[in-house]
Amino acid sequence: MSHTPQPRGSRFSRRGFLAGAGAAAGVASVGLPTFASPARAASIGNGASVPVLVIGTGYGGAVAALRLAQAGVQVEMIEMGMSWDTPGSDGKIFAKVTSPDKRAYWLRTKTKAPVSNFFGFPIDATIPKYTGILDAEEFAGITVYQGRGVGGGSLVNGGMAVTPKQSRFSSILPSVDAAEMYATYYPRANAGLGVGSIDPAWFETAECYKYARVGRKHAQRSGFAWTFVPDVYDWNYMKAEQAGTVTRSALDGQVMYGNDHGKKSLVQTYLAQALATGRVNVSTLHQVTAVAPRSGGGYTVSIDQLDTSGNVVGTKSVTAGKVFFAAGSVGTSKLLTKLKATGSLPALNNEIGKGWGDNGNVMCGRANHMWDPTGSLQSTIPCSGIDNWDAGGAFAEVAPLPTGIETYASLYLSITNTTRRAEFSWNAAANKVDLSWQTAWKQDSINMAKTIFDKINSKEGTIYRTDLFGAYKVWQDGLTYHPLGGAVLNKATDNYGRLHGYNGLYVIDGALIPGNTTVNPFVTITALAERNIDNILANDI
Ligand code: FAE
Repeated sequence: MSHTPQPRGSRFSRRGFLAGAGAAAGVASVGLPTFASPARAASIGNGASVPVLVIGTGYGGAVAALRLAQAGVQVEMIEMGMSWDTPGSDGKIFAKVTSPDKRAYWLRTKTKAPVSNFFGFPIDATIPKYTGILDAEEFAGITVYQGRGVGGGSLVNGGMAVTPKQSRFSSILPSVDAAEMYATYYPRANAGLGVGSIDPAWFETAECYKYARVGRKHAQRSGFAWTFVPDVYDWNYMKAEQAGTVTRSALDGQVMYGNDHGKKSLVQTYLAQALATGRVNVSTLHQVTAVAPRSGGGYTVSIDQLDTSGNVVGTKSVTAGKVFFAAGSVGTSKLLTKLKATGSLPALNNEIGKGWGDNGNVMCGRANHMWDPTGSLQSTIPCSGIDNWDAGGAFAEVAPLPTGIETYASLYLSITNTTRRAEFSWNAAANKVDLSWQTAWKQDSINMAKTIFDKINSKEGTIYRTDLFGAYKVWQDGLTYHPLGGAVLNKATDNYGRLHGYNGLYVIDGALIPGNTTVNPFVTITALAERNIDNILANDI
């Protein structure tokens, strides 16, 4: 099959990451390929004994690994996805939004694009089953999009790096000292992630942000607060893409299946620094299936080794002194729910699996007038949002629709103040974890988003697009990109992520946050992880 990136061995080498470390230090090199042909190395061995094992390589896991390693601790990271570091036969590591191939999806035989239709016609295509980068994980009432691979969600996200307003923080994490977060941990997270801002003067003329300027005009004419949104994309690289002097990525339709250039994912930032310590190893295509206390101390961790078709090709049992659950809100919640119910970790408390939310995500499109084109060249990296949180409970990203043709459409992803929370539970008959989310609950979010878009439509004399999410369907109400909760801070854990019931087990990812962050979540996940690991290092290590 063409377009096949080769999976790198199954353990990351330090040499490969050092190329990324250089990129983190000198942002100009972000446009270069991330890795310099890492050597193949052995994955973690069956029977190995390690002081600390981290499950997952997303934001929480990367922060834990870096800070533990800097403190002198040897860290083993276990990642179910691949290392995305080698171009396929088309010369690209990642697929475009408009032409997904097997690299795009985690073990699916058909794509599942969030914008599923165009002019009402379904656009999803058949693809070979492969351990691709974006998981569209389906529960009964909702599809949860997640990144798979070294770097977790940072590989597939839009890089929108938003610090919530401090006045709203107590509604997000009531048990956390907000003053300390805003003085210490949000600044630390923003620095560590390489967050930057668009040049406002360049924005006014850039062809690729015409859609955002149209979004601003419509928002402001209806009296809404419109704001630039910071991002981890290298804005100088973006300028060079627009000028045509570098290889395009955001301007070539790359984002949710990965960016070959420009985006500072965790691979270029936290993980690069972690690997540069020489104390961190990553085993890829390794999936943790169980954690149980071990007589004599520590934990026994069971791991499945996968091939790129998702088959289990080996099982391993290793011993870890301490285990950090950083498998993402869904991954961590599923593991803990199963392990509590099936007897591996029976002393976990009854908060496990609870407090899960979708960050209130809903999408919609508006049909603009013919005299209001949004542009055929659209940067995939959003740079602005409409803030109607206080009055209407919605913060809406002005999103791209990078089809390469003029669509006269404005697309939006709204984050809304929904109070709906679902619960994970163990389904013994089906041998899987269920989630109690109901699609009908999205109506609350739709109502909040409508406080913005009904008004804009009325002011502009425009209508909602009905052809993007089905035939005659206005709202994309079946998904979230922002799963949060399931092992909530100060409930399932203490106020720093220590799981109740067991010493040496921690949660350090989006599972700690109860369902909503009022904005895009990864800066808050990173800042909270920075806060918690400080406390854990001071007291437990
Ligand atoms: P996450 O990054 O999901 O990392 C978990 C890792 O654990 C993954 O690499 C998994 O493959 C791995 N894993 C799971 N289970 C296992 C297991 N059993 N064994 C081994 N490994 C395992 O967790 N957020 C923003 O703030 N701004 C954005 O612009 C934005 N855009 C997004 C766009 C898309 C398409 C998507 C999907 C998400 C977006 N997000 C955005 C959400 C953001 O990426 C997400 O909140 C974080 O990645 C969550 O971080 P965690 O550390 O919790």
